[in-house]
Amino acid sequence: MLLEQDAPPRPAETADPAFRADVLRGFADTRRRAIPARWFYDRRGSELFEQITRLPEYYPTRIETGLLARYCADVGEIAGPGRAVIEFGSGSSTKTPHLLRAVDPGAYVPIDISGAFLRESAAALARDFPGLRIEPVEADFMQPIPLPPAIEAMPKLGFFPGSTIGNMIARTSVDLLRAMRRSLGVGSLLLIGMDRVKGEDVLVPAYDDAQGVTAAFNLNLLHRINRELDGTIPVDAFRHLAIWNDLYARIEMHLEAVRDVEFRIEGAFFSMRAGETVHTENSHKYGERDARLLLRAGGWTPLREWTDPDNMFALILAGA
Ligand code: AVI
Repeated sequence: MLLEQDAPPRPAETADPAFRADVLRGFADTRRRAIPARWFYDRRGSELFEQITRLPEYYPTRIETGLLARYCADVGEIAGPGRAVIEFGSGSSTKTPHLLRAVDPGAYVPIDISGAFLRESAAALARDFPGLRIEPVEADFMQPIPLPPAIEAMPKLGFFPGSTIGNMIARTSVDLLRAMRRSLGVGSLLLIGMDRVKGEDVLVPAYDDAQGVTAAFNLNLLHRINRELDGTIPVDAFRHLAIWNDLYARIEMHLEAVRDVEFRIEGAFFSMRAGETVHTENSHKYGERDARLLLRAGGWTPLREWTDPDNMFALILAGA
């Protein structure tokens, strides 16, 4: 899942103003330093995320792909032919062929914030599905999305895989589900992937792997700040932390200062003491009933769900 990528390293004066604002605000709030996880996904961050999805410890991609390969035929039976498949945050669209093969879609609408990436993956799918109408939409799916008029007229099947919903706090995920319902309309379906709550012995290694790829992914945020915002952060003074927060049912990723540090970002001065952290990601996990409750709060009625024998990950089909 790629929220933002393909941005070449750019000099500070052309840096994304939203990135600058989030980083400066994030470091300035000394009681609760935090930077939104969407900024992980520059080119290097996206490459590292792709590597994460292939790690032995990172089970979600492997299990979800297996569920899609096995159960998309059931989705196709329930959905019937001719629906427009709308994929939210399509990224590299690697899971999409399973669904497209099974549902006999009227059209495929991948939505992603990265135009370059969207065009590349749409072109690859067009080769594999000749004759399928593909209408990429370059947009931030967190905002209301106007769909092409011809698509508006079709019955729709939303597709939101990868447990991306887990990266949002509850209020934001409910807002997003409601916005999806508004965009897709009454009578539409939504196929969503959600990661289940499970033991820390499985969860923590999934976010703190032996090869250190997730650590590199987390630390790349500091490299990105140095590259794009004229930062002087000594990256070797930070270490990756992955913690299970049971109260919030989520894995949290933080960057912890291992010694006292001082640095500048675009001229602004910051200091951190050894042991202080900046919070970089939440990955919420959902029990069976939590997942259904979240969907209902977002205006969707759960219809069917499929899971693996160990109940690690769930694919849920819901209706509006
Ligand atoms: C994109 N997202 C669903 C991943 C997750 O599992 O929360 C991001 C990730 N962060 C560390 N590893 C994977």
